[in-house]
Amino acid sequence: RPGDREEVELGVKTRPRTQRPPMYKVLLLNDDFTPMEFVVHVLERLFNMSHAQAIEIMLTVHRKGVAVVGVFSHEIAETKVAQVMELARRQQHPLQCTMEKE
Ligand code: NFA
Repeated sequence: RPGDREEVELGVKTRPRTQRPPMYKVLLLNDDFTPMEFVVHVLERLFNMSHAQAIEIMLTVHRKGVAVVGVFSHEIAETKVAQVMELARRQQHPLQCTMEKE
C-alpha cells in the first residue's frame, strides 16, 4: 500500500489535526432573590428554549447552584452574557451569568 514503507521505516504515523475554534460554556448562577419566572423568561428569550426546557434548566440552577445554558463561539458567548446581565440589571435582579472555555 502506498505510504506503508515510509510508516514502517519511520515508525510513526502522523495524526491528521482538524482545527476547530475554542467553544465557551455560558453558565447561569443561582441566587436567593431573582424570581423563577424571570429566569424562565431569560432562558426563553435569549437561549431559544421552549417553556418546558426553560423551567427544567431554571430548576437545575436553583437546585445545583449553576448550569450550562448554552455553548457558543467566544463572541456569541460574550454577547449572551452581556444580554443576560443587562436584562437582570434593568429589572434590578442580582442574577449572574458567566462564561468559561469548554
Ligand atoms: N433561587 C431563585 C428563587 O428561589 C430562583 C433562581 C433560579 C435564581 C435560577 C437564579 C437562577 N427565587
